[in-house]
Amino acid sequence: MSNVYEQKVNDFMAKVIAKNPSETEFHQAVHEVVESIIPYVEENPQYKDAKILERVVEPERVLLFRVPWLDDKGEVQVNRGFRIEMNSAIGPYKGGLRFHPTVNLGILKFLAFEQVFKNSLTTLPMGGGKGGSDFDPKGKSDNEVMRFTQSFMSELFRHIGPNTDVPAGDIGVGGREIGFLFGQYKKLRNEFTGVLTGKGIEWGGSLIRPEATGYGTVYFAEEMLKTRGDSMKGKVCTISGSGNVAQYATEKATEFGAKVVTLSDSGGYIYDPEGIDAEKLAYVMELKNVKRGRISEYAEKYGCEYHPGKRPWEVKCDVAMPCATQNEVNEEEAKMLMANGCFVVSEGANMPSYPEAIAVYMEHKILYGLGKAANAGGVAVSGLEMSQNSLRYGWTREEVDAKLHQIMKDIHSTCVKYGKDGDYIDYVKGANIGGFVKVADAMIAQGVV
Ligand code: NDP
Ligand code: 2IT
Repeated sequence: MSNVYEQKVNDFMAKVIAKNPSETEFHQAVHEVVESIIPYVEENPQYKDAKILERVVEPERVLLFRVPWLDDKGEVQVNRGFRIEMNSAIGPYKGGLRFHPTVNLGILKFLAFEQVFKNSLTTLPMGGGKGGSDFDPKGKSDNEVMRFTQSFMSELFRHIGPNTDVPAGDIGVGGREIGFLFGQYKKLRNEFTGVLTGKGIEWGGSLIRPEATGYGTVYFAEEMLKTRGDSMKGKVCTISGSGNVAQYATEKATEFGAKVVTLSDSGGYIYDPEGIDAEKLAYVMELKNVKRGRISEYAEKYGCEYHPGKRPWEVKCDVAMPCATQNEVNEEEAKMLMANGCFVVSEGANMPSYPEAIAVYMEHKILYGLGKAANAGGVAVSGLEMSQNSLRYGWTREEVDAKLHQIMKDIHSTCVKYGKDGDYIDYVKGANIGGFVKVADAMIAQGVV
């Protein structure tokens, strides 16, 4: 990047940091985007004149509310609820809810900001939003989760709707929580609508939505590999996390002939050199989704290694898929991956790589699919769930999967269109500019609002 652009990025970031102090994850997400966008905006002055960059970093609306609830002992507990309505230029606000003790305003603003560009990349009409709570679902009974969730929705219902803002799941919010949220919304509004996605199949959900993010991340890796005449077949993969995204990335990678050798949770990672096959994956799904146990139990059951307190990036692999959380690959770990021959990183999680790690991937010119492109499959199928709800009709598994696959191919093509630099494809630049253009043009068309 030339010095002139670098100065403009620094000046822009100084203002963002001053206005949003201590929101470090938000600064990180904005920095990555403006680094790609500023040179483009300088060449396309209509965006500069309309102050699009200054406008997209400012949420349209931020909601923050008290969530009181009674635990099983009858004691009052108080959590904080949030919804960031970031941008509605191309559709209703759309994005997940995260329930995790680390949740704060800066984390949700980073996620909402990423969501704007990701949703635009899917080609579907969805704006960007994100929400959640600092509620910790670990160790809570089903009844406690239900009471908390009902209290959360007792405020949120005022602000959302199928044509306004459509939440879904994220960390700590899966089928169980979406069910409780939907039930409470329906009761309060007396309306059965597509106000949430990730719903159960019997009550308005879409087939393939649970699988979509993980499958999409693998489809995206396959597209990247194709540009080098290669495929997932025979590749050794390391995956972090063992939740929704990690589980279905494991399933699809295995189906494509790859061998997944690691999974993790916040306690540590398991290394299974034989590969996590369909039977072992079924065990993980039962362990994580039903028993809500720890991944260390996998190592006990299958007699493989468990590394407490560590992440899987020290294991030799061809393809790494971080599928747990933000900032889970640091510079040293990225170097370790490269030294061990890893040449594909496809991110199922949002912003899992630190900027220093991304710099390492770029320096080694590996195939690096950043989250907002590689994990867009989840929200894409959420968009398809909204379409099916509007039609009052449901598509088959094969139909939804084919649409998901095509969307991931199209996102890849968009990245190539905006990110190709000689022989090298800069997916960061490609995804950021590709996601930006549609939103920016819509904002200009709609005036200064
Ligand atoms: P889940 O709650 O199903 O699983 C999360 C997994 O990540 C668990 O294994 C969890 O371990 C681990 N994890 C969470 N926080 C941390 C942490 N701070 N340190 C280490 N491990 C952690 O969530 P999802 O699978 O849905 O989400 C995973 C990632 O994918 C997130 O970044 C999310 O934003 C992103 N994503 C999700 C989409 C979706 O459709 N669900 C769509 C696109 C992106 P533990 O159980 O120990 O906490
Ligand atoms: O980060 C994400 O894209 C999600 N958690 C899914 C959002 C959605 O609305 O399906």
